[in-house]
Amino acid sequence: MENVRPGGPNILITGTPGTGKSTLGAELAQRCSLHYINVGELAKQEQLYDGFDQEYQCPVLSEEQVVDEMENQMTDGGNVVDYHGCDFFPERWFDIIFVLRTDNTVLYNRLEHRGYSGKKLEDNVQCEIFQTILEEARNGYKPELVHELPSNTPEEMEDNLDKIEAWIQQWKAAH
Ligand code: DAT
Repeated sequence: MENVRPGGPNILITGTPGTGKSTLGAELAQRCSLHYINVGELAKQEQLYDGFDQEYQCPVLSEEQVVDEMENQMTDGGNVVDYHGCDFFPERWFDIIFVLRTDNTVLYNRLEHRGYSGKKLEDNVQCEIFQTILEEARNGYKPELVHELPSNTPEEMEDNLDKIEAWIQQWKAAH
C-alpha cells in the first residue's frame, strides 16, 4: 500500500560530501515550502551519537536514535532530507531519492576549499570515484526511486532544482 503523507512527498538528497546536498536541499525546501532536515546537523543539535571514531576524530552517528528522532516528521511528510548515506533510513520513508554526482577534480577543489586535507580529502574523493553512495542507494531502494543528478556547475544546480520542483508538482497533482 502506498504511504499517505499529508504534508507532501519525502525527498532524500544524498551523495558524497561536497556534491551540493545542503545547497540544493535548503533551496528546494524554501522554494517548495517543504521542511529541510540536515541529518548531520540534527545529530549535532540533539547529540544523537554513539561513540567516537578515533581514525576520523569525530563522533559516530547513532543511526537508531536518528531514525527515532525523525520518525514522526517523516510520517507527516513534506521533508527534504540531506545526508551522505542512506542505508539506515527505512525504505518506506522516501518517495524519491536523488544522488548528486560531481566530477573528481571539481569535488577535490571544493573539499580542499572546505579545509579537508590528507586522508579525509582522499577518502571522500574516492567515495565519489567508486560511486559508493549511488551503490548504497541502489542496493537499499527500489531502482525506480533512485535518480542520479550531475552537480558540477551553478547551471546544473539550477536545472536540478527545476526538475525536482516539477516532480513535486506532479506528485501533488497525483495525490
Ligand atoms: P554537501 O552538502 O553535499 O556537503 P554543499 O552544498 O555544502 O555540499 O556544497 C559544497 C560547496 O560546493 C559549496 O561551497 C557550494 C558548492 N556547490 C555545490 N553544488 C554546486 C554546483 N552544482 N555548482 C557549483 N558549486 C556548487
